[in-house]
Amino acid sequence: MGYKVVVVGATGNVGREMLNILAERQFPLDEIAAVASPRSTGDIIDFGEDGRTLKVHNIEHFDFTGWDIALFAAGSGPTKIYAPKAAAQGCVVIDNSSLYRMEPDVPLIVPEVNPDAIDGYKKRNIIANPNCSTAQMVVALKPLHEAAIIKRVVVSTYQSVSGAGKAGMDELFNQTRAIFVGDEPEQSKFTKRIAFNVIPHIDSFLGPDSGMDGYTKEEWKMTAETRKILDPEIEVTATCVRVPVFVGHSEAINVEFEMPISVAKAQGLLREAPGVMLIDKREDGGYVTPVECVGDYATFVSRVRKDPTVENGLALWCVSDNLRKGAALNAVQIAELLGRRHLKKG
Ligand code: 11C
Repeated sequence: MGYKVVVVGATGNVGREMLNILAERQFPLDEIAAVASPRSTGDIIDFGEDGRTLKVHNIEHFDFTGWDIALFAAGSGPTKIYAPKAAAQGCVVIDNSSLYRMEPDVPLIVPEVNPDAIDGYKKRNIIANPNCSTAQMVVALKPLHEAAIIKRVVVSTYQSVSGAGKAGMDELFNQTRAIFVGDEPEQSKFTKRIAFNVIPHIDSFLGPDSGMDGYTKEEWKMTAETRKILDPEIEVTATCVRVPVFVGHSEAINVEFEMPISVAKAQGLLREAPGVMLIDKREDGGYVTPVECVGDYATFVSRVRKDPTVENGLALWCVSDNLRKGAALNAVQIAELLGRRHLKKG
């Protein structure tokens, strides 16, 4: 006996990846439903490699009663309305939006990092999936934190346009084409031109009352979510930057530890760590770039080296598919963990 699973936001970037990953990983399904906004109702979408298709249901009329798990990739607006409804109807919500992440009675889970926290899901019947830039970073930091206790993290991100949805991908494509054919590039999704450019701004700016005046919400998420998932004592300062890459977020991370940790020890730990793939040769091309991580499950770590500017410091480069480990894969891994520990079907 398997699970009855609903994917909400099934026609978006992340929702489609959720369906792909459920099929790829042969998640034990008794039934699968694709649900989206009224705009997509009746659309037919692919599910798996064997030609199976799903008809998209209207979220406004969907009854979650009798369904086991709902993977939400619908954005904060619809999630605020329909996630509590699904949870109240007895369906466990695994939500990819930022809406519930910092609620104290909602677990925020990266299965490789804090699987035990999932046991708190029953309070609300909701489990939160972290922001993509946080998810890959905590996977890489976890084995290092266990070995030498992280005090402080300084991270600069290089985030792909798919983090801003299909509209972000379309804008990069259309601007690039316009520039090549001599047209004026049109701009609507991003605040500056993204083609052949980088933009040091993701999500809205925070004000003085936030305690992080001048930072953006994306940067705040990296701080707050890392503390909730990994350790509330860790200090994190982030600069989040949008780059003209379609899929794959990259991060340059400087870590300061309580205790000494050598490069060789860190590399050894990362080589063995769940979810991590260490590709770290000190030669031309001996590191991973975002185009190479697309479609993969791993969080790739490269360029591990000593940071000599602090007492116990390391610097590293971390890359992952933001639609997979940063969103859809992590959500499916949470569903697998929930199944193993609590629902026990499958
Ligand atoms: C981006 N990280 O790349 C964002 C997308 O809180 O889930 C995901 C936003 C979130 O724009």
